Amino acid sequence: MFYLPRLSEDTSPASPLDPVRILHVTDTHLGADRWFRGAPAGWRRGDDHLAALETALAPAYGGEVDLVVHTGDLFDRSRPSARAVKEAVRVLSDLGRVVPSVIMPGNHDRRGLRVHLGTIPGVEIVDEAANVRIAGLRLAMVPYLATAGAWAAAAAAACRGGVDLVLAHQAFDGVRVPGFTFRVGAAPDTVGAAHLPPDVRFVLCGHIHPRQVVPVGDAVVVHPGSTERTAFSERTEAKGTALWDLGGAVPTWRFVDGSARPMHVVSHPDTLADVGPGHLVLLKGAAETVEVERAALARGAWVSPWAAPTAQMALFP
Ligand SMILES: [Mn+2]
Repeated sequence: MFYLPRLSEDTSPASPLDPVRILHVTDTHLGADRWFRGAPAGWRRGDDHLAALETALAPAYGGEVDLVVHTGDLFDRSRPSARAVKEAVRVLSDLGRVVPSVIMPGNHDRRGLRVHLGTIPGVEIVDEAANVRIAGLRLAMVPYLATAGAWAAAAAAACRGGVDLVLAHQAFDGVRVPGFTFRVGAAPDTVGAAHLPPDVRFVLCGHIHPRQVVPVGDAVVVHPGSTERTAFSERTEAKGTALWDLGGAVPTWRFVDGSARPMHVVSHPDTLADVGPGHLVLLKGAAETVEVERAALARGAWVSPWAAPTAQMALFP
């Protein structure tokens, strides 16, 4: 089931056309341990990212997929905490026991993943661009690269011999984040149709946190987005994964909502009505007062630290 034409150098017999269902997870940002005032002692924001990953993997444990792919930013930082590494190894080890899985680094994982994860049975860790054969498929896995030219060369090499799908962690031409559209040439790492190997039709992509689908040349680039909100700017975005079905004449996918903690940016003292217990709150402008913070905490919300030394002294004398 090659969606790219098999090149003559590939002499392997055609594999049976078994349906393949893929769970695409990306940008889990484990260990993003920002803290919030009012949260329970010992709680870290990273706990939400871990919970979101575990929710995201439910279809794998439910026997609904044949392959799990993670397209990068497993960790929030290139030097993740020992706790984040331990949690990742536990989750991936459990996953590898139930379904074949592949994972590659994003720009946040710039030291690679093998250095942190070691070897995990059932989980193929791909730190460099490669053509990977798994679950009856050929995948071109192309981790994040800092320039479009390097990406094009790595993608061409990874696609050699034919592939079914390309896995990327890169900004593609036309992709949007709030207030910004990526365009080739504006940043050195943005790639476009000219950087894709010919005949690529489907790219499973990480890096971009708002879920979206973008046509690039003859390809469709599908972004499930991050599994949790990594910043207040993502507060209105749905979060989750993508489920692919390669059993039909052409591959299809659908987005699946996961778990994400509600977030609010409060910029007026009178706009706390939607704020509830366990919600994350950022106070801005006229709302950056001790009184508004106390009101938010009284509603059970957890408040982001803010730059008002007198307020912090009032709360923590
Ligand atoms: Mn990311």
